[in-house]
Amino acid sequence: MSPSVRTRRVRLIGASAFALLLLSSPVAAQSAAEPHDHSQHGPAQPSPPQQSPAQHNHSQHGASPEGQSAPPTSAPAPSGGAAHHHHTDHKADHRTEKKSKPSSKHGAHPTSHGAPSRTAHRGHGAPKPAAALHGGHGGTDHDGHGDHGMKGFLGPYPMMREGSGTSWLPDTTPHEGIMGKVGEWSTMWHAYLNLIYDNQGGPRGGEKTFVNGMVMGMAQRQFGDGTFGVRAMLAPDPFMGPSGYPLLLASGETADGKTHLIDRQHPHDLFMELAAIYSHKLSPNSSVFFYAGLPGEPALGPPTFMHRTSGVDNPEAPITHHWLDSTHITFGVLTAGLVLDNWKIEASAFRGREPDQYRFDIEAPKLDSASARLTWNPIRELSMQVSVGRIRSPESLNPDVNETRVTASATYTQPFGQDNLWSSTFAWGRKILSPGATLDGYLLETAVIFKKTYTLFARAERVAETELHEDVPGLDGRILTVNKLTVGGIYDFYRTEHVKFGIGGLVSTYALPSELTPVYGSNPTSGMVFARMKVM
Ligand SMILES: [Cu+2]
Repeated sequence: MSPSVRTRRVRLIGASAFALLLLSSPVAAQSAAEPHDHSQHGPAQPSPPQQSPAQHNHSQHGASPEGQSAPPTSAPAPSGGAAHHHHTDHKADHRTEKKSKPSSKHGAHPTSHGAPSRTAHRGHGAPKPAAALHGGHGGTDHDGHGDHGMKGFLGPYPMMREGSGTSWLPDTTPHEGIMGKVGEWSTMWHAYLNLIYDNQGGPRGGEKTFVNGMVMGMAQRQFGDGTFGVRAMLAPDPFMGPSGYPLLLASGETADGKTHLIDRQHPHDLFMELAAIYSHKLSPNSSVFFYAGLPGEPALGPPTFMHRTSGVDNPEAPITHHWLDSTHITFGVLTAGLVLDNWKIEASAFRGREPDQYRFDIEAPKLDSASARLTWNPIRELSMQVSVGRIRSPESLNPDVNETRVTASATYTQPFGQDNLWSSTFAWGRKILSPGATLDGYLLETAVIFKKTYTLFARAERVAETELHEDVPGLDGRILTVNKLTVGGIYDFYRTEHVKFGIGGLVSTYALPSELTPVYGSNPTSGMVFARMKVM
């Protein structure tokens, strides 16, 4: 067996093991999770179909999904406690609540409802007047909403707001995950895997079949006014090999420590995030938080593409990745921040150097770079951020170049009709290389999901580049602006409560300056077809 065949075989075995692990876990998770104890929800059980103000709405307390839809007299359905929550289904409830509740009551929810609690849902069991109970759940405190008590890691707000690292998404983000309870810990996990055939056109193109995706698990518990949580995110990407996959106009990082990856997307590291988070509630709507990750994501850029509703369904990485969210895997991150109602301000110290080409290891941390980010969620549907980072020696191949990165972005996520969702992100990122050029990147992406089954997505990007043509005689050192447009879709042909399978495809076209026509061909077109498994 030649070395390359052996490597390929090892990768295949690794990838299959990863897939098997994913497939077997939902079953394990469901059987391990504790059944949900409805008796702790106070005297109003079982609840009548029409929810009066005096009635306690189980669907808002982390009850299993049947709590919303079950007929009044039915016993709790044997869901095994693995609650799949459909947050968008509750939108109307929230709106009403928000208007009618004074925010000063929010803080009552997690710990102080008085009654000695038992296991799950402590704080909900008090036989208080129903109206008072209810009052503790309005406004910004939607935590515990269909999620077995898991709340925001960083502050007293719905967990749907949290994206990758310490970033925020709109509160209308559908949160898909399998919930569980282990002792005092609330747990959640979710995953997706794409099996992709990729064909990039033109002389710089190529083709490859590979697997990408991620699996993410988290656990959280309360200590009085404190919330402690841990989170792990893993990627199967390293099994595709160190040179990643063909992706025209993508640049950044290296496969061999000697040359840049050009027109290829680097694989993500096996460990994308291993982080611990502590937050302390200061008032019903404010908190301080601390985040430590090895690896982790510093407070810089929008939520990374695989965590934004507008971006996750497109299986290819954005070519603006290294303008916006490439720091999402950083070996060594410490972040401290403050949440004030719908505002968050935070600062990070982190390692500037990008991950090296060894994608299976954990690299040595360092705190030589810094960033700060201000985030504002003015309404439930919208999240906006501005951030700036000083990144020391990000590229191993150009160690003398430092980078200042400035980003601004807005994500808008709007549920509409029944089970439909529309999400869009606009982002701008500026790389100021010193010494070197100042380069802007723009991204506009959108996804529409009908009936949780049909997804249409599009992504338009524009990047000022120097790396793509650094080896082309005569073009070295020039700044050239390139554009890419991708449209695609997914049809999820099979769906159960926690798993869905879909097939999809996408096509990309480019607008390139005339200088690059000889390099890329006059009209390259690229495409991917893929199968996706999602565990949610
Ligand atoms: Cu990445």
